[in-house]
Amino acid sequence: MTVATHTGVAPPALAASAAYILRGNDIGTLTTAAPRLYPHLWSWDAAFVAIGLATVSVPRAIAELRTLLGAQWTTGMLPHIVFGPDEGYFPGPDVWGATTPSGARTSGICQPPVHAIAVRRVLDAGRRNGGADRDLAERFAAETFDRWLAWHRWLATARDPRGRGLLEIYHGWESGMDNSPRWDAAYAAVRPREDLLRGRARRDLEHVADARQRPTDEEYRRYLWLVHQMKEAGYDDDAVRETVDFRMTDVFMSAIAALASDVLAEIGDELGRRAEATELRALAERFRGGVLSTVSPDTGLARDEDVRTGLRLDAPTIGGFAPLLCGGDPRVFSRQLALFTGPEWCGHPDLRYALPPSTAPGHAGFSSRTYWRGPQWPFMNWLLYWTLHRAGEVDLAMSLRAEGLRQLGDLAFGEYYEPMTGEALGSAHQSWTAAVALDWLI
Ligand code: 9YW
Repeated sequence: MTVATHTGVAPPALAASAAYILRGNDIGTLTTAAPRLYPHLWSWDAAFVAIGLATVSVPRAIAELRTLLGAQWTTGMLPHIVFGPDEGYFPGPDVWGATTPSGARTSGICQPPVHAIAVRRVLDAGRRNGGADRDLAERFAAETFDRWLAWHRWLATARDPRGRGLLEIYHGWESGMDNSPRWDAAYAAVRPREDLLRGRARRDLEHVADARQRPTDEEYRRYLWLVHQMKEAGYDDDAVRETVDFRMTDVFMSAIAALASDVLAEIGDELGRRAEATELRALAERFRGGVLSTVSPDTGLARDEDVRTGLRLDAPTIGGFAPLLCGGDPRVFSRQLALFTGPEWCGHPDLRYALPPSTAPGHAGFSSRTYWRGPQWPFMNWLLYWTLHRAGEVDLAMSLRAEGLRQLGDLAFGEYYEPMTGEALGSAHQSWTAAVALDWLI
């Protein structure tokens, strides 16, 4: 396999470094999302980590997913953080105050449901390897199918109470795109109690070279206020929905739910779970319909909605490309492909690598070094690569892979990258970055 990286690193050296990073971040039952900045398991990170681990150890990939499942709430929700023993992250378990009956210390919110893709990849890797790996992977899929199904059912009821095919989120963290311009208007209306951060130190700024790469204190105050409100509501789904100051539909998460429901339905077929596969396909259809209903005829991008005001939001972010993940309308899809590869996005002349920035460079909210307001995220490149490949857009998928690998040739395994210079930003040795490199190479 010959993919030249920008520093000329040979693929075997890149793959070996990626495996080394994942090994270094492994604390036994979980792989920390990053060594210092994120010393715990994050839900959607764990799925990508399992995808990477499956290329080197099917049993270890399964262990990662089992740790996440071990923290599943009785409602079916998979929490966005499963805390390990480290005390170095804020807000930690004491702030969330959520322990499952099984004794897992977790956060009280969720993240996008990409997990069925990880189960698929683990199953495929096990079958490719054969022998004990095949048995283990097949047993794992059969044993845990109902748990993933419960997760999808919870999303479909608790987070889409009116059956619109659009998942609601109650915190920007749930989108996985914390400070994206997608959420600016909604956060502007959140009025936190002034004393909230007093005596409670953020720890994230200790681990990045430049505070401008992270959300601001003002943003953090709002994040914490929402946590406070949800905790006050006892994390009861109905109570949270009615009381929290942030209530948005998330098109990108809804598109992931459509995609993952289809993937889980395929696994259900293989396991002979016909009724459940039919139910999941209906869910996929519902979410696909929901996402497509939000597409702006003017911009061609899908839009989030503030449920409390009914306003649709037009921020040109990566979230707007939700239809690329879920498909469903060939005209919308081809318009999105043209936009995605065109000069406002991956084809922007100033980009170091032809990969999607998290916010369109021409937009007022764009900031090339700040988290979800501009930088490129390697796991996102992988998700789009995998989905587009599955949808038959092989050339574009392979170009995302090639560019994505060139970007990772600095061996920094950055959390995110400055799109114009290619500089690695945020945390170094980020697990899901290493994981996608492994999947691309092995
Ligand atoms: C935080 C772990 C997580 C990701 C999110 C990303 C960031 C956590 O890191 O949020 O503390 O702000 O936005 O998508 O899961 O990698």
